[in-house]
Amino acid sequence: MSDSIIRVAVQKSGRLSDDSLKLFKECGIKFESGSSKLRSVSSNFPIEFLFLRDDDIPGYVEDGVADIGVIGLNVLMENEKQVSIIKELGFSKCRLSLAIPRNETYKDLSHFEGKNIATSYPNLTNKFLLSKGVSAQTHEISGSVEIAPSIGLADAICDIVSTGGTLLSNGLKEVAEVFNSQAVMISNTKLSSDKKNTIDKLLFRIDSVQKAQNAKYVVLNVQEQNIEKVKSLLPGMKSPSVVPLAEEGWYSMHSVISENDFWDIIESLRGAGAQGILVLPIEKMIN
Ligand code: PRT
Ligand code: ZN
Repeated sequence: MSDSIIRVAVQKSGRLSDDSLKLFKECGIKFESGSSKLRSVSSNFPIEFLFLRDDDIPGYVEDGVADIGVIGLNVLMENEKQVSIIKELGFSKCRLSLAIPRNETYKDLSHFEGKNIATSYPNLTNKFLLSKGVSAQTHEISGSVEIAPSIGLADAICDIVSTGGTLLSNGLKEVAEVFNSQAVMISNTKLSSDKKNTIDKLLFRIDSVQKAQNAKYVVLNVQEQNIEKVKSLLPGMKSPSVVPLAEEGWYSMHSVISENDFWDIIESLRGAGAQGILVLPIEKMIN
């Protein structure tokens, strides 16, 4: 194995898997990922994949069995392994929240004083309550946390929430957010410079993919007298390109706009005389 080949640990099957694999594929990295595969070597980038349970990933990266890994920040912070966070990946977003039976009234965190809280995240929960001056007991369970109050195991829970559907269907309500999570890329803290080089190349590709995800390419037609007005609405990467059309007095303008401002900008563009507006996805964006 060449010194520059890196090993990445990704979740074999679960809520992180699809987006993790998609990210590497969007970076142009080719590899096989069938459900029975435990490892796979890329044919066009110096990287080997290990497919694992998510809970094992931080430990493997800490020990150097894997050089980097993709993991939920919630799992990483709960277990406090010695690894570096090298990239926020923006997917598998969720929050760790305190929830109580729906029919109980809730005023503030003092509600939890002396209460028994079921959770798979005792460290994060205890740290949060301690920082708020609340003293409560956590009861660690590894799954089906949401049924704990209804079977009399606990007064409340602290669990991962995404849409809130699970809490709702178990007669619970979310009352306080403890921790905000997303998928992150982690790395071992003692990497050779050859491996660091490979990781830098990977991070550069990830950056380009992420930038493109937040941007749209806009093409529109505009009459000469409206160019300046339209230009002021289009930030672009540097400034918009303006190309004359075959019809005298008309121009085509090309630019890049942020996904977040998308609808606002499109409305103002129409108001400023832009016509035939085309909006296209961008695959990669390299500054
Ligand atoms: O088998 P393996 O050990 O690898 O996976 P796992 O079962 O331990 O984890 P998995 O695949 O369920 O989740 C992996 C990571 O995805 C978590 O560590 C989080 O970082 C992230 N994530 C994002 C979530 C959710 N959304 C999520 N909704 N993890 C869990 N949930 C569960 C939650 O525990 C609760 O049961 O979904 C339910 C709540 O969802 P809503 O939509 O009803 O609110
Ligand atoms: Zn797990």
